[in-house]
Amino acid sequence: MKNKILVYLLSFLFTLVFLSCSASLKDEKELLNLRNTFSNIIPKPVSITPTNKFFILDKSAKVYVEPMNTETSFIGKYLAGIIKPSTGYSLQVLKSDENAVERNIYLTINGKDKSLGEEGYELTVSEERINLSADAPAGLFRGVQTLRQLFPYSIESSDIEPGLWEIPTGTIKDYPRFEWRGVMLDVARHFFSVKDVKSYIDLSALYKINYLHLHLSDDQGWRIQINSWPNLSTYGGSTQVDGGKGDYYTQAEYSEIVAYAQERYITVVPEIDMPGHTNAALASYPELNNDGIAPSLYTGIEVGFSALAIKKDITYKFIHDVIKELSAITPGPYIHIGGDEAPKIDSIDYVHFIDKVQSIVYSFGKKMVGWDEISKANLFPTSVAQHWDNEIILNAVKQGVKVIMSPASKTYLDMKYDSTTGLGLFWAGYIEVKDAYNWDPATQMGGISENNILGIEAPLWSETIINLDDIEYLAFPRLAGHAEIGWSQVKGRNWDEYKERLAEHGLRWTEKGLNFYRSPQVLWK
Ligand code: IFG
Repeated sequence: MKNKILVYLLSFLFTLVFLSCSASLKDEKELLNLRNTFSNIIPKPVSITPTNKFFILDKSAKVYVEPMNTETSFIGKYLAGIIKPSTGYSLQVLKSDENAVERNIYLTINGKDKSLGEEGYELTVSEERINLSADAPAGLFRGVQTLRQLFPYSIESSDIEPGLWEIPTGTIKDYPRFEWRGVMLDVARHFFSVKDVKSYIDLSALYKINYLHLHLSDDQGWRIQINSWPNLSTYGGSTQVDGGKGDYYTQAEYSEIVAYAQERYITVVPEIDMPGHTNAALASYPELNNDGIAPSLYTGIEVGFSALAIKKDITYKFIHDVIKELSAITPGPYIHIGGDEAPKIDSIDYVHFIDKVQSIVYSFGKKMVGWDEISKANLFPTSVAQHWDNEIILNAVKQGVKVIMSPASKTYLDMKYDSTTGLGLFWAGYIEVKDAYNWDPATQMGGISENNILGIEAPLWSETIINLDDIEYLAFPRLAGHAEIGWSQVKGRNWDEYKERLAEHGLRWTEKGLNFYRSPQVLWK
């Protein structure tokens, strides 16, 4: 009998030991996974200090904001909105209560650490609470994107997921390298609805992008209502590449996009391309043409054939009226006037034209942005030159003007990944995910160093794309890499380390149903 009891006792003890080991193994795996999420953030934060425990979010958690105002409550609700679909938790957003006992999330603007700047933040996760603090609301919003990535990737699911919503503990202190981290969407070659533009804004916000450059006019389409020149949009916006039905944004729709972007601390920069890339405007108003004859609408994808009649006074009245109306509905400080590819205009006339346009933009209290070619002109110190393909940009640097780096061979998201990519062009070369990541703006071109650079921007031209799926396929994964180049410290940044983070990150995109390109260069999980 005694032996039997001994056997039972021993087998019970063995079971206990086994269960506790497997539990700790599970914890270990969980912890490994959680530590993974700490080291998988894109863009990579400035400093990360894990403390190897975890915070468990439960449905009674609150989001406390301090101070409670329109911006902080929007950010609190935005965070609660991220959490709800996959957890089913409806977290309340309340004015801070330091005596609260549950495990809560605290979003605070406290101005304690000026080194964070407008967009920096400090995120501290302990077993008891999550503290996210910043100097300004934009920093809080950027920090929420990081907090989002600390949750298991199933947080991105639009359906309720089972699971323990635990995140790793530790501290992150973070702030951006460059002040301009932009995306450009060409809505002229092919038009994209307000809904699609908002989706692209949402996706860009995940990676701390803070500028959206909208290419609103080109040969194939004029996409913004101008009341004093109505034919521009009603006629000039009536078609698009390949002859499909075009469209345009009413000023109310444009303002809706601007407001949506602003809520996400993204500044809209509208572009009216001139003096070239103007067939849509020339087709809409004969008087804008040198010979007074309006060309037909154009639905091909050639460039360089159109030019405004830059010696006619009416042209500057047209530009004045357009910039006036656009400035009135653009709260951001910049108006982009294009300036690219106008071979029909001789250099001296071109310089006079840009000088005049720059003064018109300035007269409406805005700063002019333009592509490489504007560097030939006499630029105001507040103007900005956007590098895409020409060394003439060095003229802008010599004038002490800041540049945005968008080298076509690295940042043009409409370039094919490789020869098998259906969408996109390849005049600037094939750009695989590694090519898009393996460069640095401060060493990209001799004569342009860190202090000349305002930031970087990834343009997506739309000759070959027609819907949000197409945008997602060409923009992801490469946009995440550009966002990291614009935000993260350059020290230690390297492809071999990044591609591991990207592989994990892909789980989030799969959970979101993002139509991203699964590059063979990345061992996707
Ligand atoms: N270059 C043209 C764009 C577009 C692009 C397509 C610039 C500044 C080629 N100009 O890039 O209009 O056609 O990759």
